[in-house]
Amino acid sequence: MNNNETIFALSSGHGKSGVAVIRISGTNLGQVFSKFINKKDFFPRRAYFTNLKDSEHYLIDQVICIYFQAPHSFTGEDIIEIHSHGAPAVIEKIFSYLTELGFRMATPGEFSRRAFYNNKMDLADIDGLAALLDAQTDKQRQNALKSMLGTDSKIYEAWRNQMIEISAYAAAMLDYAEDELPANIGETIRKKTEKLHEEIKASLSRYTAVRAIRSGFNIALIGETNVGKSSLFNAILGANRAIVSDIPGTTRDVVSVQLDIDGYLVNLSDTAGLRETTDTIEKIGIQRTQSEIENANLVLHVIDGTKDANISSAKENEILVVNKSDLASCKKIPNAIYVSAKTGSGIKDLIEVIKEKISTLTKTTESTVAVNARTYSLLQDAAVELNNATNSPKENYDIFSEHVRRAADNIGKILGTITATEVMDATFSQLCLGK
Ligand SMILES: Nc1nc2c(ncn2[C@@H]2O[C@H](COP(=O)(O)OP(=O)(O)OP(=O)(O)O)[C@@H](O)[C@H]2O)c(=O)[nH]1
Ligand SMILES: [Mg+2]
Repeated sequence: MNNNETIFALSSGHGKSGVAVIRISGTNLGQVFSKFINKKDFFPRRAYFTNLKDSEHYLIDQVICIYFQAPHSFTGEDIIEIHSHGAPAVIEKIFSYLTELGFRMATPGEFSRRAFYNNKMDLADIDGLAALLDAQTDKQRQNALKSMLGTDSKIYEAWRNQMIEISAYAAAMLDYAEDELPANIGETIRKKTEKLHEEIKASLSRYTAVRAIRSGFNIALIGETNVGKSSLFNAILGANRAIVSDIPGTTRDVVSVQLDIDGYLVNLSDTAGLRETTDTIEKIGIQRTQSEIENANLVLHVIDGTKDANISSAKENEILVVNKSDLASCKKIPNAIYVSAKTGSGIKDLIEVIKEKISTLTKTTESTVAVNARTYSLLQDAAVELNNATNSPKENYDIFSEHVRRAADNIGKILGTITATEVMDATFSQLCLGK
C-alpha cells in the first residue's frame, strides 16, 4: 500500500443526514485547503464556511472545511475535513471531485493504519476504537473507551518492560560473575516472573466477562413445554415477539432479541421446550436449545408453578423462575423467583435479579485490560512462556531468559510493537470506511 497517496472517505454514517463529514488524509494538503476555501492564508483547526466548487468552477455545495496540520491529526498526516450537506448526491459529487484531484477512496481501516504507522495509536488502542464504533450500550461505550484511550496499552507496556528487564538480567547471569550483579538476582527475577504469570492468568480469566460486555450477555429461557417461556419472553420484552399457545411444543426454533439492561447489551433467547419427541423438526429445535444453554452466560430455567416440579435448586449461572403464580396452587421452591407472565407480577423482580447476576459477572473487569479475541491467544502464549520459565531448571538461566523474552514478544504483538502482517490485517479490517 502506497502511503504517499492522498485518501478520502465518508466518516459520518451512510444514508440521508443533515451533515456529512468527509475526511481527506495525505501529505502537504495546505494548498488544496487554500483552494477549497479560496483564501491564501488560514489557520489550522479553524472552521471555514465556503462555496466548494468543482474544477469547472460550478458550485458543489456550501460546506465547512477544517484543516488539521500534521502531526496534530487522527492519522498524524495533514487532514482536511469537509462538512457538507448529507445528501447522497452531494457526497457523490464531492467524491468525484476529489478523485479528479488525484485522490483515492480509502480502504476500510486505512485511516487507522496510518495512525498506527505514525505512532498515533497502537493495536490495543485500535481494538478499543473498533469496539467503540460498535458500542450499542453505555457499558460497551465505557469499556471500549478505556481501551481506546490507552489504559490497556499502559498495562501491556508495563508487563513487557518488566519481561525485557527480567530476560536481560537472566542473560547477564550467564556472562557476569555473581558479585557483579545485584544480590539474589536469580531469586528476584523468578519471583517477578511468577507475579507476572499470576497477573496475566487473572486477566485471562476475565475474558468471558469482557466478551459478554462487548458482544452481549447471552440469556436463555429454557424449560419443559407449555411452562410459559414464550409468554415470559414477551413479558420481559414488553412486546409480543414469540408465539404463545396452549399447545405443547409451540416454539420450535430459537427466537432472539437484543435488549439494553442497565447499560449492558443482552441477547435474550426463547427456546423450544424440552421433552421427549419423535417429531423431526421439534428434535432439531431441542438440539438448538441445548446449544443455547451451552452458549448462555445465564439460564432462566422456567417451571410451571401449577405442576409438581422435581427441581429443588438452581445450577450455577441459572435462575429458577416459577411461572403462572396467578394460579392458586403454587408450590414453594427455595431461591426461586415467582412470576406470572400473564399478570406481569414478579417480572420486575426477575429483571432485578438478572441485573445483579450481570453485575457480579462484570465486577472483576473494572480495573484490568479488556481481553478480546485477538489478545486472548497472545496472552495465553505469554502465560505458557512465563510458566515454562518458572519451571525451568534453577541453574539454567539461558532457557529461562529465552522463555521470558518470548513472553515479551507475545505482549509486543498485542501492542503492535512486534507485528505480523496477519495480526495487522485482522485488526484493521474490523474497522469501517473512514476510520
Ligand atoms: N395462567 C397463566 N397462564 C400462563 C402464564 N404464562 C403462560 N401461560 C399460558 O400457558 C400456555 C403456554 O404458554 P407458552 O408461553 O406458549 O409456553 P412455552 O413454554 O413457550 O411453551 P412451548 O413453546 O410449547 O415450549 C399458554 O396457554 C399461555 O397462555 C401465566 O403466568 N399464567
Ligand atoms: Mg414457547
